[in-house]
Amino acid sequence: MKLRTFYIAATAAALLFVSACGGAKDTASTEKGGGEAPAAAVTKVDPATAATITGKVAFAGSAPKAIRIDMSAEPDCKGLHSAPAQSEEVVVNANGTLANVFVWVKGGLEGKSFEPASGSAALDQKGCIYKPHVIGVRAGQTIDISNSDPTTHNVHPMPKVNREWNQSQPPKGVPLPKAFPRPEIMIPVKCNVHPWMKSYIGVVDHPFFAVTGDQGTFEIKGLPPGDYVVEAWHEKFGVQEQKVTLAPSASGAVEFSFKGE
Ligand SMILES: [Cu+2]
Repeated sequence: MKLRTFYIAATAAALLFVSACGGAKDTASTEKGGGEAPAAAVTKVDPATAATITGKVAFAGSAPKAIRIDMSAEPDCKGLHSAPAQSEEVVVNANGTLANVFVWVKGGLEGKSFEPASGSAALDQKGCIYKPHVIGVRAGQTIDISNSDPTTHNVHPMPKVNREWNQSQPPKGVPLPKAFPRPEIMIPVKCNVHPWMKSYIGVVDHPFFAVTGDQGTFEIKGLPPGDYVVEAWHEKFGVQEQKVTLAPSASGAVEFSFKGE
């Protein structure tokens, strides 16, 4: 008898699931019927003529002194560091470039639509710090948010055009699969437990973006030839734009320079 009850419950749950999915789809198509243009066909970029944007983000002026993060109020976090952790708000590389700059194609792809991302992105909390500090994802792409720490965090993205949420994540908990359906530059993420924890997520409706690392460089591959506006975003120094024209199969160089105080 028990088994039978289980089957009935399972079937009911499955039906509920199917109807919930159907409901969601209906809502989506109703929204589309409200005057929105139909989704554009996926743009195929010919690999024979695909072009690349390369470049670097320079930092002009003297690098600001690294800011130490005071974790003394949270021994569980402090104990995870042998030396004081440093803020990643401004990271000037040894070669005079700037790290954690989000670079993306802001203009030139209007009306085009691209294959969705094939995998998920990742954001970790390690040593009571978000790693990486800046990430880029596709609209709707899953971000697996994990907690590698032996302490509880509370992940709290603060978007303006996507939906805001916050969620506690226990020590070494299962990753939270999250996604932001709408493009948004940038979504700040904080932790409601640890005030110094901050990261930024760039959500883009195409695959042409990059984040600068310890060499301050970026490379955005696979673009159709054309004229583009490239934007570089930094959390403290703001945004800059550059124009670039990409000939078929060519590589166009773009250089940004942010000034310190
Ligand atoms: Cu935290």
